[in-house]
Amino acid sequence: MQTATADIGLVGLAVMGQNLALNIADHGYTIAVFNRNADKTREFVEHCERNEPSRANVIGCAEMAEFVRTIKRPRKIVLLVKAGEATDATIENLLPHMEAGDIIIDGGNAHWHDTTRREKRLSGLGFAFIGSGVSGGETGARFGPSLMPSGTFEAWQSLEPIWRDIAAKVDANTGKPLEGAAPGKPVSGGIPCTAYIGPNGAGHYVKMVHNGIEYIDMQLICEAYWLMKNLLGMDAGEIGKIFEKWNQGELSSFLVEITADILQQKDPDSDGFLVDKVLDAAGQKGTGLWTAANALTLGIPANAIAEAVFARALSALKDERVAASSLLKGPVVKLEPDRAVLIEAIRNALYCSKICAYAQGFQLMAEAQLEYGWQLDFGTIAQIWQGGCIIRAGFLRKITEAYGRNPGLMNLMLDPYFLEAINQGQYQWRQVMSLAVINGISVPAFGSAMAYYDGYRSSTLSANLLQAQRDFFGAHTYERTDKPRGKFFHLDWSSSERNQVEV
Ligand code: 2AM
Repeated sequence: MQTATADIGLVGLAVMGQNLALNIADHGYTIAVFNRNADKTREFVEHCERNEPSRANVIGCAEMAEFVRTIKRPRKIVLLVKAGEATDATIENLLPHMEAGDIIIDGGNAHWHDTTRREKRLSGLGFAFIGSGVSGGETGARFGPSLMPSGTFEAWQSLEPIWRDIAAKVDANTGKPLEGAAPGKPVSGGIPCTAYIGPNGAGHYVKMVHNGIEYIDMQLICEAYWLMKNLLGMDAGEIGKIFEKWNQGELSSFLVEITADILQQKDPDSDGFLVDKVLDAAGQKGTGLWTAANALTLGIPANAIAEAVFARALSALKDERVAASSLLKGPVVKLEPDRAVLIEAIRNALYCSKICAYAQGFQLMAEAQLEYGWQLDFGTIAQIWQGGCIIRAGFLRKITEAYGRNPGLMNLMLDPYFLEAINQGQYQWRQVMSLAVINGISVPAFGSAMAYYDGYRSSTLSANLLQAQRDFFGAHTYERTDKPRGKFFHLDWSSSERNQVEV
């Protein structure tokens, strides 16, 4: 009979599963591992035996019953299998071997609706279920991801020590990620990039919004690059140097850092830069789409986030765009700009658009918590994203500070720090937008963010006419600016008298 020696178990030994298992083992926990295809388990254990300092902490199990028996009770079993049906199938296979109080932790890219459904079902059977967003790709999984767990608080308390140990860490004073972890040598100290997010699907929801923000963050950077290339005729290497400089200031982030690196990469196959040879047709896996779709469902204007998804869709129409490029006319770029001034204006446009995009992401989460019954701590969420994940940036510390100043902040743009930044930068942002429009350069996310900014700061909008139109053809009624809110009127547009009635 197998004795229970493992502190935790993990199912699913694809790249993310292997790396997370090694991260857990590196922190001194004994981990049992299992994969549907047992060859993968054997290969992984062999790899550990040959290469990994923490090899003694990894126990490979070929059978699921043996795997479950190997884990100390209450069992903690992490799933890193394909999202969707594979997760359900794995849970069903595990259940007959588990005992009341055991905890399943889904670290996959689940849709949060699925997590809510699974949590409800499993808690009804006496088990606990945690859905944990895991961000940071394979390197993050191995040396410190950003972890967004949700479920019952008791189950979280049981998992918390391990999750805090394996999460990315940021310096308590600077907020900068602590780096330098190596196999068998995790970093010590620092603030862990994980915290309890809330009940049921809250963690996977927050992970989804993280990914939506990641989409827009990337798109905005691409548009800044595109403007420098097309308005200023700069080559990729020169633009890379600018991003390198920007990475020293308020735009400092993982994405800006890798952009500087990517742009300066020479093409291994020919002269010139690699990026100029990469096909401009973007793919997507769905989490940006989920965020945009949820924003539409909740009626929250996360238009820049949605625009980033559409921008990928437009890019993917490569053949159509090539055909249209010789038919649909646009202006010829004609500029003699002051290069340094325009580059600084583009930096401002990027920063202002980024503030809008994050404001949208946080506004979406603020609505979601009301709709789905969560109490999200936005300062903590921004703190969890400071290390480990793709959107990690100094900027997120400013967001944590903003919610520290005012936990009930209505919109990120209204925090004094961001207000000042956007009020100062908006003029240059507009100059950049005008140049882009006049010269026919497509910068949809910059434009979308600006539409949000100008709409949000307008005490009046054109929706007065819209409401009148709706009343005209559908008797949808309207409120009046000179009457208390909540009083509705209808005008009899079809009659010659055109009488107005209160309804
Ligand atoms: P496999 O190696 O046996 O295919 C990512 O695809 C991970 O999810 C892999 O570990 C894979 O196991 C696992 N996986 C995919 N579909 C699965 C299923 N239906 N049941 C269990 N595990 C599955």
